[in-house]
Amino acid sequence: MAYENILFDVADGIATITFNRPKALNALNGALLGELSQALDAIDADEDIRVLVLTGAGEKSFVAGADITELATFGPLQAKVFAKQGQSIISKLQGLSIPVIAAVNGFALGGGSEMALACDFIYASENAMFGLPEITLGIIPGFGGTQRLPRLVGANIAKEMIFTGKMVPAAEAKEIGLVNTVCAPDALMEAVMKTAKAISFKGKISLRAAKQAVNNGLATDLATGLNIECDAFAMCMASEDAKEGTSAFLEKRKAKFTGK
Ligand code: CO8
Repeated sequence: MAYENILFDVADGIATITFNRPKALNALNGALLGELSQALDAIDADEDIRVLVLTGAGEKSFVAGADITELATFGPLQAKVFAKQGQSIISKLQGLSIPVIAAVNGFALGGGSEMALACDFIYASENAMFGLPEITLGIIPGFGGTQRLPRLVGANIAKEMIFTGKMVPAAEAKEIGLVNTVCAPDALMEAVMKTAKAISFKGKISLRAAKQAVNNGLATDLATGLNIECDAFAMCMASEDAKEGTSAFLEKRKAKFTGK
């Protein structure tokens, strides 16, 4: 499929989706969200893709939020439909079985922060700015920000960000646990790709199990989460990858995982 609002590349088992509306700072409109959804389906169906990286075109922005030009035309009903569409696509992103890394290369505002929050972790450039500025538009976050941000940084910090709409620079985002690593702008993609490559060599079955155990465990209580972990652990032990990983250690060689 030809994409107009995103770029979609795959190399060495690593897929990269680049939000590509630089004139609007990569703001999310309906067309872009539709293309993102299709690209996520294509990734889900491709056994050879092991890691997904999300980033923004240009040097200034990851995603500056929902497209306000489009948003301004919505009544309450259309707004609800658009919020549901965005939430379901962002949940699809979060639910991918492979690891997803956000490479935030500038503004990640509103829907842009919400997109990054649904990734497994975030690397940011020094000039990145995070924020949920919806309150300054007389609205609230609608793509999951009121739910995912407090789960990641705690309710008090999330509420301050949501109530003030303030922008949080990359260094502060790292301090509050929103971002894993901060890089110079021209070093960001190299750092992200290094981590993506390291992950891509791990076993597919254990990566999927680890991701599901963390995500499903976070959505429940500790006792249930520990049971989820036990079941996932047992499932991994039944795989050829577990035999290969443990044998490789004992034979003092590098494991070659096949995803079986
Ligand atoms: N939507 C549409 N266009 C945008 C957006 C946006 N979110 N952000 C920037 N642009 C456009 C600007 O209009 C401008 O276009 P033009 O050159 O044609 O005038 C171009 O991008 C460059 O922007 P600026 O000139 O403003 O660049 P600055 O460097 O001066 O400022 C900022 C950069 C600070 C990022 C500024 O552009 C800004 O504040 N943008 C809006 C950020 C924002 O409020 N985002 C939240 C949007 S709401 C949201 O995301 C809700 C998600 C849930 C939706 C639920 C659905 C119902």
